[in-house]
Amino acid sequence: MIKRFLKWLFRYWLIWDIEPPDLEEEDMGPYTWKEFVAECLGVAIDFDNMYGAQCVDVVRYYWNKVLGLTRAQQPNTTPSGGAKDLINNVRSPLRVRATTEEPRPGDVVVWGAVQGNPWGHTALVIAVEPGNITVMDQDGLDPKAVCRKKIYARNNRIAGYITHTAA
Ligand SMILES: [Ca+2]
Repeated sequence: MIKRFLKWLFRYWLIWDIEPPDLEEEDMGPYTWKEFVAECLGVAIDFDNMYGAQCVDVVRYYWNKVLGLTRAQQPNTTPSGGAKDLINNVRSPLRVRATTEEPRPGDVVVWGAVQGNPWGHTALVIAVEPGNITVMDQDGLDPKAVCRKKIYARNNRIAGYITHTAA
């Protein structure tokens, strides 16, 4: 009983500050935004069953389960195979939100390559603060990766945000 209560409390703590995206969720995917966030945090997500729990798995799982997008409707990662190329392959009903605009919860953020990581990085924005974004992400270079909450500075390494045209 106490264990179940603590588990509920922990789940509530994980999602209490999550802001909803500006989307009509009906007629999209099978999960609501909050259901998705609550299910994924603390879990290793390997949605494509390849290369373990990568950053891209979180984003593709979100696009599929919340926005209802098939794999063919989602941007691919050509030519590098890395997350950095998602931004160059966006098609409707997704669109790119420039870094000069304010990101929104539900946006997917894409970072370019850095030294030691030629593939870039991607994550799902769950809260926006002045100067920072809080995201859900996984580190594909970490073999024990689980989906976690992390704060990143909104600096110039961000290549852009991918949002839904309905948002
Ligand atoms: Ca994977």
